[in-house]
Amino acid sequence: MPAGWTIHDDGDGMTWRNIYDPSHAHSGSRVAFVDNYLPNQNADWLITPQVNVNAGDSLVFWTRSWISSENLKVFVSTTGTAIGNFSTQILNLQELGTTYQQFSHNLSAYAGQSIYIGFFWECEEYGILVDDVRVGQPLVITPELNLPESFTFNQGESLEVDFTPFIVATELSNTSLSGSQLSMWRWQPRDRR
Ligand SMILES: [Ca+2]
Ligand SMILES: [Ca+2]
Repeated sequence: MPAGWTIHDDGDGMTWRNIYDPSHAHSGSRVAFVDNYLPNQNADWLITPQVNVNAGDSLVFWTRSWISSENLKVFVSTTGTAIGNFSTQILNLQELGTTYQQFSHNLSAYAGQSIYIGFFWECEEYGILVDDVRVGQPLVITPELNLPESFTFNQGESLEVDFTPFIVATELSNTSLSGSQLSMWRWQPRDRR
């Protein structure tokens, strides 16, 4: 695990670990993984470093099962990294499949506090993956438009313009732009203590 992360094994010796597996990572080549060969007999914790929460911050992460489907619960601790410190459940994800899904949770309730986030997995079938865990807030970037001098249309007709071709803002790789939505979200990572 990267520095600052904590794991708790339920005692069978198989627990969360940082594996090299580009084909199963959501980003890059490494991903957090835990597995078990005895279905319904595993309960392991993956705990983030302590994070200072600012107003507007969210937790965002990606997860998928290795095979079949798995469940994942997410808890918050405002005290320490012991299992008993994670008294507040913020997410209860059921029947996660083998396609990565992004989940997020608004952490405003913890603004001004330092917290730990705990991912708790009880084995259903085999294993689960978690990647790209982030706490922070997206920036809203208003793209610049380079519009023509005029649009021509006939009186009495309606005018519909797709502005997409006129967007000249850079850094589009991390943004989503759909339909009439002209604001873009870019993740701004924050320094962790
Ligand atoms: Ca275990
Ligand atoms: Ca990764």
